[in-house]
Amino acid sequence: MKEYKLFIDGEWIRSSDGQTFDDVDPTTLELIGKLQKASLEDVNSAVDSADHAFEKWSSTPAPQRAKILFRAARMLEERKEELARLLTVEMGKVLKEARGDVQEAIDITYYAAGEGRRLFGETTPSELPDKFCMTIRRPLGVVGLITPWNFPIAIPAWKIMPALISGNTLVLKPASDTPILSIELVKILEKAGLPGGVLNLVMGEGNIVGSAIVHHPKIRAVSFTGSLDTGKWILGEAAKEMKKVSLELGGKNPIIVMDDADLDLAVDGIIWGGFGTTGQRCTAASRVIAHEKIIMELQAKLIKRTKALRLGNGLLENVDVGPVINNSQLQKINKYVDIGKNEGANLVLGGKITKPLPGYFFEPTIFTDVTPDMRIAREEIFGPVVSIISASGLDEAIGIANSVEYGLSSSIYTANIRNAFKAIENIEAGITYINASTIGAETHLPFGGVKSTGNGTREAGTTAIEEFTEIKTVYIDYSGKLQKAQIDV
Ligand code: UN1
Repeated sequence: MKEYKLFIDGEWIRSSDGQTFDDVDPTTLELIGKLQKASLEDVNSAVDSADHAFEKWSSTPAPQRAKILFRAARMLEERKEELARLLTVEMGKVLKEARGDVQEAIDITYYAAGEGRRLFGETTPSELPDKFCMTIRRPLGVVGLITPWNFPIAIPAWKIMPALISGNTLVLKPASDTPILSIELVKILEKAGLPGGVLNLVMGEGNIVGSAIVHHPKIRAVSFTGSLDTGKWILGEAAKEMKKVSLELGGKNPIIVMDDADLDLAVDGIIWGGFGTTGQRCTAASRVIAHEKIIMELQAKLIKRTKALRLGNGLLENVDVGPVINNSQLQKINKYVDIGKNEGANLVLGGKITKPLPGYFFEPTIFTDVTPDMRIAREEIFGPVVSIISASGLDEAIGIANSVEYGLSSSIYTANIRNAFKAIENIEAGITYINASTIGAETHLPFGGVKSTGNGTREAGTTAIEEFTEIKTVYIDYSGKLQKAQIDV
């Protein structure tokens, strides 16, 4: 049995109290490995080692830091196929999506490495003579990163790489369901020359390891992607110590389909956004808001295409939909289907746990006659369940789109440029796609949401550097005399 260790101060070590937990393949339910479960003492050592490494790492010139990231990006590229296969085994998503997950990690690593020669500040004229004004970026210090299981390498990478290039030192806690890809990523960075202590990895329970990260006085900032409930808790706890927090939480992402849309294209987008990754993306298309004139035709096309999706082992190239991550997610999805039926929605496809293999499979599921007040239209299910809602026109459709507490991704299918621009202006979301699905954000653009999806942070792109740096404003007076701003002008 393979054993996976914690990485603290440049060493792969066992947990101080000898505890372990299991990593299970959600497709076959086979045991993949034994994972060391960090104790409080381990988290404290990880934070101390990051704290100790900070001075040297933060004073290493950013273009030198970047060299390590460029090397890591090349190693990720060389190992893409192998890592993607490992990812499918550990997480269940189908191989072509697992390759995308690894590619996203490669992309953000190159992008962040490039920032080593940018990390731009600003200069602007002073209101006084012989005085120079500028801003520079400084790292935050020791940062805690807490990552989810649905993008086992992309999300750790899109936090780690910008945080490292900015000069921070890190304590990473990957999700307990999928830590192996984070371990591989850390090993790659270690091989690429990252000094010991700069990046530490601890695994274990959220309420012990995650909580210790959030509460540790030496941790200056926490970056978290996961559920709304956990995000709210982290924000509340971190506020007590004035820590910087960035949150990337849930979504209930709509696809609006107008009466002038290319319906076949819209169906492609609904299937990809609703059932890709078995619906387990925070950007998943879980609501379709269809114009009443085309709703019947759209539903018929969608049902026909969804019926043809093949469930099974994601390692096989002809499989479209893999399992969900674990039994508690499976039961949660099942519970939501019951809720939908009890609320009076019309279950037209799927709706059941299924067993093509021993793992956690759920049939791709479609509800029609859904109304915006139903729980299945408002709450994040995080599974292969699409709810179809009717709207009489664009204004009503946008109103429905905005009637939930989340605001991450959104989409409209229309051939009318006015409809498209009205959607861009008025949908409350961090991302709007025109004639494309709700998933597939690229790493060089800002990623994040409004309302309960987050606390204003945008990850990836140049905004990733904002997440992991503080701005310092610098005034240099070379007049040789006392000059008073606002007074001597
Ligand atoms: C997530 O589901 O947490 O845009 C992130 C997308 C991916 C990232 C999803 N690039 O769907």
